[in-house]
Amino acid sequence: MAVLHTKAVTVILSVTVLLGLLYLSQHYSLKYNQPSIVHGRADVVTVTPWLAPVVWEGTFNPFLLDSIYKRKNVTIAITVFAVGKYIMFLKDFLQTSEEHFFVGFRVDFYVFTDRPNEVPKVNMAAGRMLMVRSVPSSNRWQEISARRMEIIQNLIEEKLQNRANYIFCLDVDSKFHGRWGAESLGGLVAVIHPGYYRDDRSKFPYERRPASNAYVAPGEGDFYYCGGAFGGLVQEVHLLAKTCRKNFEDDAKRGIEAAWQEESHLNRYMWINKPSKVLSPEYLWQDFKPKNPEVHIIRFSGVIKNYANIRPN
Ligand code: UD2
Repeated sequence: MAVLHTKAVTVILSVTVLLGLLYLSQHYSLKYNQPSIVHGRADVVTVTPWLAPVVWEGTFNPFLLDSIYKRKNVTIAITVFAVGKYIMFLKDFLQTSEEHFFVGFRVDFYVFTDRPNEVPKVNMAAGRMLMVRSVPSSNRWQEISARRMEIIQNLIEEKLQNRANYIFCLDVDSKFHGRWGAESLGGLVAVIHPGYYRDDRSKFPYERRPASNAYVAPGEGDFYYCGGAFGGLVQEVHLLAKTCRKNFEDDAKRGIEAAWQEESHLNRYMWINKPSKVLSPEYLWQDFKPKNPEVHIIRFSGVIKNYANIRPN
Protein backbone atom coordinates (compact mmCIF):
# COMPACT_ATOMS: atom_id res chain seq x y z
CA MET A 1 0.00 0.00 0.00
CA ALA A 2 2.81 2.37 1.06
CA VAL A 3 4.69 1.51 -2.18
CA LEU A 4 1.64 2.33 -4.26
CA HIS A 5 1.22 5.60 -2.44
CA THR A 6 4.87 6.56 -3.04
CA LYS A 7 4.51 5.73 -6.75
CA ALA A 8 1.40 7.89 -7.06
CA VAL A 9 3.17 10.81 -5.37
CA THR A 10 6.15 10.40 -7.73
CA VAL A 11 3.87 10.39 -10.79
CA ILE A 12 2.01 13.48 -9.58
CA LEU A 13 5.28 15.29 -8.86
CA SER A 14 6.73 14.39 -12.27
CA VAL A 15 3.61 15.56 -14.09
CA THR A 16 3.65 18.84 -12.11
CA VAL A 17 7.33 19.42 -12.94
CA LEU A 18 6.69 18.66 -16.63
CA LEU A 19 3.71 21.03 -16.77
CA GLY A 20 5.79 23.68 -15.01
CA LEU A 21 8.61 23.28 -17.53
CA LEU A 22 6.14 23.45 -20.40
CA TYR A 23 4.66 26.66 -18.98
CA LEU A 24 8.11 28.17 -18.50
CA SER A 25 9.23 27.15 -21.99
CA GLN A 26 6.15 28.80 -23.48
CA HIS A 27 6.36 31.99 -21.49
CA TYR A 28 9.96 32.69 -20.61
CA SER A 29 12.26 30.87 -23.02
CA LEU A 30 12.29 33.50 -25.74
CA LYS A 31 15.32 35.74 -25.38
CA TYR A 32 15.65 38.79 -27.60
CA ASN A 33 17.28 42.21 -27.61
CA GLN A 34 15.78 44.80 -25.35
CA PRO A 35 13.31 46.90 -27.35
CA SER A 36 13.95 50.63 -27.54
CA ILE A 37 11.54 53.51 -27.86
CA VAL A 38 14.22 56.01 -28.81
CA HIS A 39 16.16 54.12 -31.47
CA GLY A 40 14.58 52.62 -34.57
CA ARG A 41 13.96 53.27 -38.25
CA ALA A 42 14.26 57.01 -38.74
CA ASP A 43 14.04 57.07 -42.55
CA VAL A 44 10.39 56.00 -42.78
CA VAL A 45 7.12 56.70 -41.00
CA THR A 46 6.11 53.69 -38.90
CA VAL A 47 2.74 54.80 -37.60
CA THR A 48 -0.25 56.47 -39.27
CA PRO A 49 -1.96 59.57 -37.83
CA TRP A 50 -4.69 57.21 -36.51
CA LEU A 51 -2.01 55.15 -34.75
CA ALA A 52 -1.96 52.07 -36.96
CA PRO A 53 1.51 50.55 -37.35
CA VAL A 54 3.14 50.80 -40.77
CA VAL A 55 5.15 47.60 -41.14
CA TRP A 56 8.68 48.04 -42.51
CA GLU A 57 11.69 45.76 -42.18
CA GLY A 58 13.48 46.62 -38.95
CA THR A 59 10.33 47.57 -37.03
CA PHE A 60 9.46 44.12 -35.69
CA ASN A 61 10.99 40.95 -34.33
CA PRO A 62 9.86 38.03 -36.51
CA PHE A 63 10.64 35.36 -33.90
CA LEU A 64 8.68 37.18 -31.23
CA LEU A 65 5.71 37.65 -33.55
CA ASP A 66 5.76 34.03 -34.66
CA SER A 67 5.84 32.83 -31.06
CA ILE A 68 2.90 35.07 -30.11
CA TYR A 69 0.71 33.94 -33.00
CA LYS A 70 1.76 30.26 -32.98
CA ARG A 71 0.41 30.01 -29.45
CA LYS A 72 -2.93 31.33 -30.69
CA ASN A 73 -3.06 28.47 -33.20
CA VAL A 74 -4.38 30.67 -36.01
CA THR A 75 -5.53 29.62 -39.48
CA ILE A 76 -4.94 31.96 -42.40
CA ALA A 77 -7.02 31.71 -45.59
CA ILE A 78 -5.68 33.01 -48.91
CA THR A 79 -7.72 33.77 -51.99
CA VAL A 80 -6.06 33.89 -55.36
CA PHE A 81 -7.71 34.14 -58.78
CA ALA A 82 -6.18 32.51 -61.85
CA VAL A 83 -8.72 32.99 -64.63
CA GLY A 84 -7.86 32.41 -68.29
CA LYS A 85 -4.18 32.73 -69.12
CA TYR A 86 -3.37 33.96 -65.60
CA ILE A 87 -3.21 30.27 -64.63
CA MET A 88 0.40 30.44 -65.87
CA PHE A 89 1.38 32.49 -62.80
CA LEU A 90 -0.06 30.09 -60.23
CA LYS A 91 2.85 27.65 -59.96
CA ASP A 92 5.44 30.27 -59.00
CA PHE A 93 2.97 31.99 -56.67
CA LEU A 94 2.31 28.75 -54.78
CA GLN A 95 5.89 27.49 -54.82
CA THR A 96 7.36 30.73 -53.48
CA SER A 97 4.61 30.96 -50.86
CA GLU A 98 5.89 27.65 -49.44
CA GLU A 99 9.28 29.28 -48.90
CA HIS A 100 8.22 32.65 -47.51
CA PHE A 101 4.53 33.02 -46.67
CA PHE A 102 3.47 32.17 -43.11
CA VAL A 103 5.96 29.32 -42.94
CA GLY A 104 5.04 26.97 -40.07
CA PHE A 105 1.43 28.21 -39.86
CA ARG A 106 -1.85 26.63 -40.91
CA VAL A 107 -2.67 28.12 -44.31
CA ASP A 108 -5.63 27.29 -46.57
CA PHE A 109 -5.24 28.42 -50.17
CA TYR A 110 -8.42 28.94 -52.18
CA VAL A 111 -7.69 29.07 -55.90
CA PHE A 112 -10.47 30.38 -58.15
CA THR A 113 -10.09 29.42 -61.78
CA ASP A 114 -11.96 28.51 -64.94
CA ARG A 115 -9.21 25.96 -65.71
CA PRO A 116 -9.23 23.56 -62.73
CA ASN A 117 -7.43 20.88 -64.76
CA GLU A 118 -4.44 23.16 -65.23
CA VAL A 119 -3.87 23.84 -61.53
CA PRO A 120 -0.24 22.80 -60.94
CA LYS A 121 0.78 20.19 -58.38
CA VAL A 122 2.89 21.86 -55.72
CA ASN A 123 4.27 20.08 -52.64
CA MET A 124 2.88 21.75 -49.57
CA ALA A 125 4.13 21.51 -46.00
CA ALA A 126 1.97 19.88 -43.33
CA GLY A 127 -0.89 22.11 -42.27
CA ARG A 128 -1.13 23.82 -45.65
CA MET A 129 -3.95 22.97 -48.05
CA LEU A 130 -5.01 23.93 -51.55
CA MET A 131 -8.66 24.09 -52.51
CA VAL A 132 -9.72 24.72 -56.10
CA ARG A 133 -13.04 26.38 -56.94
CA SER A 134 -14.42 26.88 -60.42
CA VAL A 135 -15.46 30.33 -61.56
CA PRO A 136 -16.69 31.41 -64.99
CA SER A 137 -14.29 33.04 -67.40
CA SER A 138 -15.06 36.45 -68.83
CA ASN A 139 -14.13 38.33 -71.95
CA ARG A 140 -13.40 41.47 -69.92
CA TRP A 141 -10.42 41.54 -67.50
CA GLN A 142 -12.06 44.37 -65.60
CA GLU A 143 -14.92 42.06 -64.69
CA ILE A 144 -12.61 39.23 -63.58
CA SER A 145 -10.73 41.58 -61.32
CA ALA A 146 -13.81 43.33 -59.93
CA ARG A 147 -15.95 40.24 -59.32
CA ARG A 148 -13.37 39.02 -56.82
CA MET A 149 -15.14 40.99 -54.06
CA GLU A 150 -18.41 39.11 -54.61
CA ILE A 151 -16.63 35.75 -54.66
CA ILE A 152 -14.62 36.58 -51.52
CA GLN A 153 -17.83 37.63 -49.74
CA ASN A 154 -19.51 34.35 -50.69
CA LEU A 155 -16.50 32.24 -49.72
CA ILE A 156 -16.42 33.81 -46.26
CA GLU A 157 -20.17 33.29 -45.77
CA GLU A 158 -20.15 29.68 -47.01
CA LYS A 159 -16.89 28.39 -45.63
CA LEU A 160 -14.59 30.60 -43.64
CA GLN A 161 -16.54 32.02 -40.74
CA ASN A 162 -15.76 29.07 -38.45
CA ARG A 163 -12.69 27.78 -40.25
CA ALA A 164 -10.19 30.64 -40.54
CA ASN A 165 -9.18 33.56 -38.33
CA TYR A 166 -7.50 35.74 -40.92
CA ILE A 167 -7.70 36.09 -44.69
CA PHE A 168 -5.44 37.66 -47.31
CA CYS A 169 -6.59 38.29 -50.89
CA LEU A 170 -3.67 38.37 -53.29
CA ASP A 171 -2.97 38.88 -57.00
CA VAL A 172 -1.67 35.75 -58.70
CA ASP A 173 0.80 37.43 -61.07
CA SER A 174 3.28 37.85 -58.24
CA LYS A 175 5.97 35.94 -56.36
CA PHE A 176 7.22 35.89 -52.79
CA HIS A 177 10.88 36.82 -52.32
CA GLY A 178 11.11 37.38 -48.57
CA ARG A 179 9.32 36.68 -45.34
CA TRP A 180 5.63 37.58 -45.12
CA GLY A 181 4.43 36.40 -41.73
CA ALA A 182 2.59 37.12 -38.50
CA GLU A 183 3.74 40.75 -38.45
CA SER A 184 1.10 41.35 -41.13
CA LEU A 185 -1.84 40.13 -39.05
CA GLY A 186 -4.38 42.70 -37.92
CA GLY A 187 -8.07 43.62 -37.94
CA LEU A 188 -8.15 45.38 -41.31
CA VAL A 189 -4.90 45.28 -43.27
CA ALA A 190 -4.04 47.37 -46.33
CA VAL A 191 -0.88 47.45 -48.42
CA ILE A 192 0.53 50.73 -49.73
CA HIS A 193 0.85 50.73 -53.51
CA PRO A 194 4.51 50.87 -54.61
CA GLY A 195 3.75 53.22 -57.48
CA TYR A 196 2.49 56.26 -55.56
CA TYR A 197 3.81 56.28 -52.00
CA ARG A 198 6.15 59.22 -52.53
CA ASP A 199 3.53 61.27 -54.41
CA ASP A 200 1.19 64.02 -53.34
CA ARG A 201 -2.33 62.68 -52.92
CA SER A 202 -3.59 64.85 -55.77
CA LYS A 203 -1.71 62.40 -58.04
CA PHE A 204 -3.33 59.23 -56.60
CA PRO A 205 -5.48 57.47 -59.23
CA TYR A 206 -8.61 57.51 -57.04
CA GLU A 207 -12.02 57.53 -58.71
CA ARG A 208 -12.65 61.25 -59.22
CA ARG A 209 -16.25 61.29 -60.53
CA PRO A 210 -18.65 62.23 -57.71
CA ALA A 211 -21.33 60.04 -59.32
CA SER A 212 -19.37 56.89 -58.40
CA ASN A 213 -19.61 55.20 -54.99
CA ALA A 214 -15.80 54.97 -55.10
CA TYR A 215 -15.39 58.76 -55.28
CA VAL A 216 -12.60 60.33 -53.27
CA ALA A 217 -12.72 64.13 -53.29
CA PRO A 218 -9.68 66.35 -53.83
CA GLY A 219 -7.95 66.94 -50.49
CA GLU A 220 -9.13 63.55 -49.18
CA GLY A 221 -7.38 60.17 -48.97
CA ASP A 222 -4.51 58.99 -46.80
CA PHE A 223 -2.47 56.64 -48.98
CA TYR A 224 -3.05 54.84 -52.26
CA TYR A 225 -3.58 51.17 -51.43
CA CYS A 226 -3.17 48.11 -53.68
CA GLY A 227 -6.08 46.08 -54.96
CA GLY A 228 -3.59 43.23 -55.29
CA ALA A 229 -3.14 42.56 -51.56
CA PHE A 230 -5.38 43.22 -48.59
CA GLY A 231 -6.66 41.23 -45.66
CA GLY A 232 -7.34 41.03 -41.95
CA LEU A 233 -9.74 39.28 -39.65
CA VAL A 234 -12.29 37.23 -41.59
CA GLN A 235 -15.21 39.30 -40.21
CA GLU A 236 -13.55 42.60 -41.18
CA VAL A 237 -12.74 41.44 -44.71
CA HIS A 238 -16.28 40.15 -45.06
CA LEU A 239 -17.62 43.62 -44.37
CA LEU A 240 -15.11 45.15 -46.78
CA ALA A 241 -15.93 42.69 -49.60
CA LYS A 242 -19.70 43.03 -49.07
CA THR A 243 -19.53 46.84 -49.10
CA CYS A 244 -17.21 47.08 -52.12
CA ARG A 245 -19.31 44.56 -54.03
CA LYS A 246 -22.53 46.50 -53.34
CA ASN A 247 -20.93 49.82 -54.25
CA PHE A 248 -19.51 48.31 -57.44
CA GLU A 249 -22.89 46.82 -58.43
CA ASP A 250 -24.79 50.05 -57.66
CA ASP A 251 -22.33 51.92 -59.86
CA ALA A 252 -22.82 49.33 -62.64
CA LYS A 253 -26.61 49.82 -62.53
CA ARG A 254 -25.94 53.49 -63.26
CA GLY A 255 -23.51 52.66 -66.04
CA ILE A 256 -20.37 53.60 -64.08
CA GLU A 257 -17.20 51.55 -63.70
CA ALA A 258 -14.68 53.05 -61.28
CA ALA A 259 -11.28 54.01 -62.69
CA TRP A 260 -9.50 50.98 -61.18
CA GLN A 261 -12.50 48.72 -60.55
CA GLU A 262 -12.42 47.10 -57.10
CA GLU A 263 -9.13 48.83 -56.25
CA SER A 264 -10.96 52.18 -56.42
CA HIS A 265 -13.74 50.87 -54.15
CA LEU A 266 -11.17 49.43 -51.76
CA ASN A 267 -9.46 52.83 -51.54
CA ARG A 268 -12.76 54.55 -50.80
CA TYR A 269 -13.50 51.92 -48.12
CA MET A 270 -10.09 52.37 -46.47
CA TRP A 271 -10.56 56.15 -46.41
CA ILE A 272 -13.82 55.78 -44.48
CA ASN A 273 -12.78 52.71 -42.42
CA LYS A 274 -9.14 53.20 -41.53
CA PRO A 275 -7.00 50.05 -41.66
CA SER A 276 -5.71 48.95 -38.26
CA LYS A 277 -2.42 47.82 -39.82
CA VAL A 278 -0.72 49.19 -42.92
CA LEU A 279 1.90 47.17 -44.77
CA SER A 280 4.68 49.09 -46.48
CA PRO A 281 5.35 48.62 -50.23
CA GLU A 282 7.76 45.79 -49.25
CA TYR A 283 4.57 43.70 -49.24
CA LEU A 284 3.72 44.38 -52.88
CA TRP A 285 6.47 45.69 -55.07
CA GLN A 286 6.65 45.50 -58.87
CA ASP A 287 9.54 43.69 -60.57
CA PHE A 288 9.99 46.46 -63.14
CA LYS A 289 10.59 49.08 -60.41
CA PRO A 290 14.15 49.55 -59.11
CA LYS A 291 14.32 49.20 -55.30
CA ASN A 292 14.20 52.51 -53.42
CA PRO A 293 16.66 52.96 -50.52
CA GLU A 294 13.98 52.77 -47.81
CA VAL A 295 12.91 49.37 -49.11
CA HIS A 296 15.34 46.99 -47.37
CA ILE A 297 13.59 43.84 -48.48
CA ILE A 298 11.08 42.97 -51.18
CA ARG A 299 8.71 40.38 -49.78
CA PHE A 300 6.16 40.03 -52.59
CA SER A 301 6.34 41.51 -56.05
CA GLY A 302 4.32 41.59 -59.26
CA VAL A 303 6.06 39.91 -62.19
CA ILE A 304 6.64 41.69 -65.47
CA LYS A 305 3.86 40.72 -67.85
CA ASN A 306 2.69 41.54 -71.31
CA TYR A 307 -0.92 42.59 -70.81
CA ALA A 308 -1.74 42.20 -74.52
CA ASN A 309 -0.76 38.51 -74.38
CA ILE A 310 -2.54 37.48 -71.22
CA ARG A 311 -5.69 39.53 -70.83
CA PRO A 312 -8.89 38.56 -72.66
CA ASN A 313 -9.45 42.15 -73.89
C1 UD2 B 1 -4.01 46.39 -60.46
C2 UD2 B 1 -4.09 45.70 -59.12
C3 UD2 B 1 -5.16 44.63 -59.17
C4 UD2 B 1 -6.50 45.23 -59.56
C5 UD2 B 1 -6.37 45.98 -60.87
C6 UD2 B 1 -7.59 46.82 -61.17
C7 UD2 B 1 -2.05 45.57 -57.80
C8 UD2 B 1 -0.67 45.05 -57.78
N1 UD2 B 1 -2.78 45.13 -58.84
O1 UD2 B 1 -3.34 45.41 -61.29
O2 UD2 B 1 -5.29 43.97 -57.94
O3 UD2 B 1 -6.95 46.07 -58.51
O4 UD2 B 1 -5.28 46.89 -60.86
O5 UD2 B 1 -8.64 46.05 -61.58
O6 UD2 B 1 -2.48 46.26 -56.90
N2 UD2 B 1 -7.11 38.11 -63.20
C9 UD2 B 1 -7.24 36.87 -63.77
N3 UD2 B 1 -7.43 36.77 -65.12
C10 UD2 B 1 -7.49 37.87 -65.93
C11 UD2 B 1 -7.34 39.14 -65.34
C12 UD2 B 1 -7.14 39.24 -63.97
O7 UD2 B 1 -7.19 35.85 -63.07
O8 UD2 B 1 -7.66 37.70 -67.15
C13 UD2 B 1 -6.92 38.21 -61.74
C14 UD2 B 1 -5.51 37.80 -61.32
O9 UD2 B 1 -5.54 37.24 -60.02
C15 UD2 B 1 -4.77 39.11 -61.31
C16 UD2 B 1 -5.84 40.05 -60.78
O10 UD2 B 1 -7.07 39.56 -61.31
O11 UD2 B 1 -3.60 39.03 -60.50
C17 UD2 B 1 -5.66 41.52 -61.14
O12 UD2 B 1 -5.56 41.69 -62.52
P1 UD2 B 1 -4.27 42.34 -63.17
O13 UD2 B 1 -3.06 41.80 -62.50
O14 UD2 B 1 -4.34 42.22 -64.64
O15 UD2 B 1 -4.47 43.84 -62.76
P2 UD2 B 1 -3.37 45.04 -62.77
O16 UD2 B 1 -2.03 44.52 -63.15
O17 UD2 B 1 -3.91 46.17 -63.56
